[in-house]
Amino acid sequence: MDWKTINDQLVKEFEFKDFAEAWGFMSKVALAAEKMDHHPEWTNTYNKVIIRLSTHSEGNIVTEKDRKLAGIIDRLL
Ligand code: H2B
Repeated sequence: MDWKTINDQLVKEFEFKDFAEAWGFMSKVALAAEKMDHHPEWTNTYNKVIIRLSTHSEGNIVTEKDRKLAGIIDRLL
């Protein structure tokens, strides 16, 4: 699945072998997000991570910052 726009958020679900792999991915995303000062909304359930991106400061809409972070996240895989 690619990023989808749902309710003014870019959304993508990632599936890994197990929790350790999912958490490793989340650690990399966290560092990239912190570097950008642009942070995801996300949930993790064992080996699945759902990421939702929107820009709070613009009233929770999808902006270029979200598209940029989405691209960075895809390249972390
Ligand atoms: N992340 C997201 N997704 N949207 C924002 O508007 C945002 C953020 N703003 N991370 C940043 C932090 C802001 O609060 C700080 C003060 O720069």
